[in-house]
Amino acid sequence: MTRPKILVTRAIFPETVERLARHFEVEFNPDDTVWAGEALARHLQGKQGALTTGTERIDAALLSACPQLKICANMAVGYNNFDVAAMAACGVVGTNTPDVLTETTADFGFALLMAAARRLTESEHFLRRGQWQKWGCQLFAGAEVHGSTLGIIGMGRIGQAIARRGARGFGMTVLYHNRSRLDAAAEAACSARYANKEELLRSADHVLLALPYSAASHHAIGAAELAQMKPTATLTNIARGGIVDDAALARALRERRIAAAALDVFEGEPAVHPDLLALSNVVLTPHIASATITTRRAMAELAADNLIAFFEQGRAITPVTAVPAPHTPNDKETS
Ligand code: 8YV
Repeated sequence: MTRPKILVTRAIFPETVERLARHFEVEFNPDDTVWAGEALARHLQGKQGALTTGTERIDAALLSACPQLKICANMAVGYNNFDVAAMAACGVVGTNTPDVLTETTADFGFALLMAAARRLTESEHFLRRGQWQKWGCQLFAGAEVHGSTLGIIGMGRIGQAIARRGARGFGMTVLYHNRSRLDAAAEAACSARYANKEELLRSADHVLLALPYSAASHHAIGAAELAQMKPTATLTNIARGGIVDDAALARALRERRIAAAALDVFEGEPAVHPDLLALSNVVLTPHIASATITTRRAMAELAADNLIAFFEQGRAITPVTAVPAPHTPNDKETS
């Protein structure tokens, strides 16, 4: 029987590629080149499946150039790199990697929040520059974390995991805002109270973003929202670039309209707004919130599981697109 052909778009774990190679004819990308547009379409020629990451845009133009494609298994919980409507229209299944990264990403969200509040990177850079001459009463004095008010925008799995950390670990009052309110049991489980966006922005000492990117969440935090925050507050973004208006944030940080920020994601990443790079009161990390070896392995394996289940059992495990009629294993998977 002809084995389906798949593309692994980025360099992942060799073990996962070897496992995939026991099921499929695999083309992979050991050089870890980022393929986009025509280059991606060229590598996808003749492939029925792809293990993608957030760096590959799967849109109508790409799909029309790759008519054999049936499934894109994203190694990410977020899937704003998928044009879900175009994929559904072409009958291409998209999958993501929920759950396996929740706690790790929440840990990192908290690390960033604390780094911003306690001025961790700013003070370290000061020390490394040889500027530390003496102890100072207010030297890098930051904002309290324990007992403060945490405002979480986006209360999915990751938002809830952060709420649990804040409430149980740090005795924080936790407010959240979300498209839909959680049920009472879920609110109680993470000791969080629903608030409208304005109330949250006005009352939180630390605002943390954990919502998916979409047209509706584009610039959900811009100049107007930043103006509602306390001047002592911090903002942490572990969600997606584009949710924050980075230029407006840089202005607010420069003018000390908020105290500090921590960003793992950026508009147009890997480019970072030059105004942010010039500021000391913002912690900047290169999209690594899920980056522990254990979690990245689990993400790669779940993406691989999705491909194997789709081609061998006819149904993906964690689809994010409308699920088409069950796929008949190995139908039309000829070269
Ligand atoms: C990924 C992420 O590492 O899962 C997500 O949505 O943002 C990260 O965990 C990144 O998207 C690479 O695919």
